[in-house]
Amino acid sequence: MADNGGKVIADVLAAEGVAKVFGIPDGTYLGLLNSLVASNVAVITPRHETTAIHMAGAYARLTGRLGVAMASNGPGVANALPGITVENAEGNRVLVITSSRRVGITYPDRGGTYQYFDQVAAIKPISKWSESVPSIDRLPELLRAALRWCYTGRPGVVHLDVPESIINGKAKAPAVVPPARTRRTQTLAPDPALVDRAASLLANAELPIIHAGGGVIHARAHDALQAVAEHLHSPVTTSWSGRGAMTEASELVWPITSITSTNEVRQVGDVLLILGSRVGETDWWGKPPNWRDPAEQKVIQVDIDEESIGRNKPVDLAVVGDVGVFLDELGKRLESAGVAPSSSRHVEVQRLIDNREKAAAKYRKSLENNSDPMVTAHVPLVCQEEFSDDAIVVADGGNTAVWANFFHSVNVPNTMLATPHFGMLGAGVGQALGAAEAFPDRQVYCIIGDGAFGMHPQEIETAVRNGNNVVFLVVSDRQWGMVKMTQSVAKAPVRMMIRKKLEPGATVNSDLGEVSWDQAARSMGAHGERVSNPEQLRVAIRNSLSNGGCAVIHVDVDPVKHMWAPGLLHFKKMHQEPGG
Ligand SMILES: Cc1ncc(C[n+]2csc(CCOP(=O)(O)OP(=O)(O)O)c2C)c(N)n1
Ligand SMILES: [Mg+2]
Repeated sequence: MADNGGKVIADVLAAEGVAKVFGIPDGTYLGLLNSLVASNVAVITPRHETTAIHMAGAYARLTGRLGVAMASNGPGVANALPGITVENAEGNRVLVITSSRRVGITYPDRGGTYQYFDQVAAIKPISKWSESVPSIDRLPELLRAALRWCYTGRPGVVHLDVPESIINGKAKAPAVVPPARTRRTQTLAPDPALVDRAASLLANAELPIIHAGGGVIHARAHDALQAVAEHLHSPVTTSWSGRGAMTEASELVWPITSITSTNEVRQVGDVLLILGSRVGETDWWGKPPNWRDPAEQKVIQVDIDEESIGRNKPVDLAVVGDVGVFLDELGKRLESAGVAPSSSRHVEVQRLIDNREKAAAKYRKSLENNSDPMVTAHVPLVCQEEFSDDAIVVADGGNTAVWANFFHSVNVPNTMLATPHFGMLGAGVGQALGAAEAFPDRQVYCIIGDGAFGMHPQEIETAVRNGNNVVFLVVSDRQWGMVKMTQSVAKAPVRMMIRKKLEPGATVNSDLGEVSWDQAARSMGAHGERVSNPEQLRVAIRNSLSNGGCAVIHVDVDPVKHMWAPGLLHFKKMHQEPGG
C-alpha cells in the first residue's frame, strides 16, 4: 500500500500513544482508517458523531490520555458540532480530525458544493483552535501545531480539518518526530518562589480553606490534594466540575451539593487556595454573599492556564503551573516547616462538619418516602449500594442529574461524569460508552432522565456491538421534569407550594409520552428491566451486573415528587449574576 495523508496522521497519533479513536467510518478518510487499523489503533464506532466526541471527552477525562475523535465532511461534521461545543466547555482534552471536500472545490465555496460548509469557521468559536490543511506538505507541521494546542492552557477541543484529497492522496509519510521534540511534554512546574510564598500564607493562616476545580482532576492530583488538606486540616470545597477531585469519604470535603454549608466554609476561611478552577457562574463568580468579602480573605490561585488567573475573582498570589506539582512542592514545604493545625482550627472545622451533616440530614428526609412509583432519591442511593465504589457514574438529565448529584457520594476520585458547565441533555450516553471504553473491566452506570435518554437511545446497540459493560438507569417521569417545574413555579408559585403540582395542561408542552426503555433495549440485544420501587431496582441492578454487557433499567418514578428536586432555589439564584 502506498503511503497517503492518512498514514501521516496515523503515524503521528500512534507516536502520541493514542490507542483508540472514536468516529463513524467514511470513504473521505479511508486512508486514515486503514492506517489506524494497520498501526493497531482501535476505531470505535457509535451511531451518531456527537456521541463519538463525548466518548473521546469521557475517555480523556478518566484516563488522562488524549481523546481523539473523527467526523466526515458536511453532515458528519454538522452532527459533531454539539459534542465539540460541550466537550470544549467542559474542558476535556479532545483532538477532532475531520475530512473536508477536496482542496480544489472548497475554501472558498464556489456555491452549490455538495456536503460542504466552512467547517473551520464553524468550529473556531466553539473550540480552542481550528485550522484546515491546505497542502499535503503542511500536514505534519499542522498536526504538530494541533497537538501543541492540545497541551497548552486549559484543556478543550482542538480541531484539524483535512481535505479528502490529502487524506487519501499519495504521500511519502515522513519519519515521525518524537512528541518531546515538537512540544512541551513535561508538566509545567510553578515558580518555586511562589510556592514558598503560598506555603507561608497557608502556614500563618487561622483557617486556610481550599477550593478545587476540574483542573485537579486533569492534573490527577487527587492524592496530593488530600495530603495537603489533611496536613493543614483544611476544608476542601469542590466546584461542579471538580466533584471527585478528592474522595468524599473524607470529612474534609464539601461537595457542591452541600450548598449552605459550603457557603459557610467560604465565609470563615482567612486564606483561600483555589486550585484549577475559574470560579465561574456555577461557583457564584466567587462573590459575596456566597464567598467572603475579598478585603477579609487572602486568595492564592493556581492554574495551568494563565488566562484563568484572576479572571472572575481577584487574587493576592497568582501561580501559573500544574496543580499536582504545586501541591507536591507545597506539601514538602509544609512538612519541613513543621506546620501543624491549631486545636482551635480542629474545633472550628468540626463545627463546620456538624453543620454540613445537619443540612444533609434534611435532604435525606425524602428517603423516608416509600411510595411506588418511587421517589427519585432512592435511585442513586440504591446504585451506590449495589455498584462497587470504583464504578464510574454518569449523571444526565434535568432534575434527574440534580437528584443523582445530591444522593451520590464520590468515594473514589474521578469516578463521576456529567456536563456541569453545559447541562447537555443526552451527552451522558456517549460519556458512559467512553467510560466503558476507558475502563472495560470497571462497572459503569448512567442515571439519566427519559428526555435526555430519548436523544440518543440508538447507542444501546453501540454498547451491545462493542461489548461495553454499562448499565443505563432511565428515570421515567414522562416529562421534561425540570422544565415543567420551572414553568409551573413561574405560572402559579403559591398554588405550587400548596398543591405541589398544577392541573394537566397548565404548562407548555412539558409532558412526554410513554416509551418502554426496557423493551427498546431488548430490541437492540441488551438486557432490559422495568422497576418502580427500590427493592425491584436492587434486584434489577444485580441481574444486570451478573448478566454483563449493556443493560437498561426503566425506572418509573413519582412524576410530582420528581419535580421537587433538592437545591432548585439555590440554582435559580446562581444564574442571576451579573444582572442585565
Ligand atoms: C440538549 C438540551 N436541550 C434542552 C435543554 C433544556 N432542558 C434542561 S432540563 C430539561 C428537561 C430534562 O428532562 P429529562 O431529561 O427527562 O430530565 P428530568 O428533568 O425529567 O429529570 C430541558 C429540556 C438542555 N439542557 N439540553
Ligand atoms: Mg423526565
